[in-house]
Amino acid sequence: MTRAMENWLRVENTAFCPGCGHGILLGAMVRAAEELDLDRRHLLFVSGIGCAAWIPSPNIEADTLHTLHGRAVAYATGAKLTRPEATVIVVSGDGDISSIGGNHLVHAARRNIDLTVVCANNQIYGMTGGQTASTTPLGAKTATDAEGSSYRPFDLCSLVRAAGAPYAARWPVTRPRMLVDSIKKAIQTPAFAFVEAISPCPTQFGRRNRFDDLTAMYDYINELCITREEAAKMSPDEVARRFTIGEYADD
Ligand SMILES: Cc1ncc(C[n+]2csc(CCOP(=O)(O)OP(=O)(O)O)c2C)c(N)n1
Ligand SMILES: [Mg+2]
Repeated sequence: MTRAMENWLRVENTAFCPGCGHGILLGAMVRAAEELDLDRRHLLFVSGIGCAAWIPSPNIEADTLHTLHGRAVAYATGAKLTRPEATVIVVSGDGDISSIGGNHLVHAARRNIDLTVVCANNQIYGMTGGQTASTTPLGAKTATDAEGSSYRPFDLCSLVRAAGAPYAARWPVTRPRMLVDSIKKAIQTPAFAFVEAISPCPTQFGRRNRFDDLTAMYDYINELCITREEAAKMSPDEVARRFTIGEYADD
């Protein structure tokens, strides 16, 4: 067990499915907390409902607030207003933060509230059986779209940047070091900061979209995520179907 794990985890095992990326994000969060030596007396993790909402609670050894579906940012805003000196970190799923909770997300970015929001984007409602989310790719099959989703997904980093977030970053969980560094940067940014972790969901997304084994699921995630340099060589249509990874920040 690493020092981060010993210091920051309450549990030895998590309840995530085999191959779920949320556990890797949990590891990145506790490494960031350990490397920043965060003071637990002034630290709060807030989550809503969904598999991703279980990342901080019950796993992280710190104060955690497990709230209503889509409302984590609202609770976090209240906590930050009450205790401005506290570091408040929201951890959410893509459905939680951008479907039911989308309104809270964009307004917190617009108001530039000093929160760190970490989103585990597995492109689906994982916990409730695999329904289409506002992040589900065009054509992807879900429990509610057997023929494939007919809508364009949100680009979450562009969404919060357009709403006013000074810092956003996106990495797949297969690049954990980048993720840790961006989570640290987001926590240290005294403004609204957003980190999107692309997280594979073999159970709900993979099995409906022909990623029959974990290797295929992880290959899909790695192919989906492209650098800005790679994006520059692709057509706008090709880029729109992928995740351009990296940091998006004001100078
Ligand atoms: C008001 C309300 N509506 C719907 C639900 C059902 N619900 C719980 S979690 C969830 C979606 C979770 O998806 P996401 O946030 O992407 O997390 P994941 O499980 O994929 O990590 C839904 C629809 C609920 N608990 N409360
Ligand atoms: Mg999800």
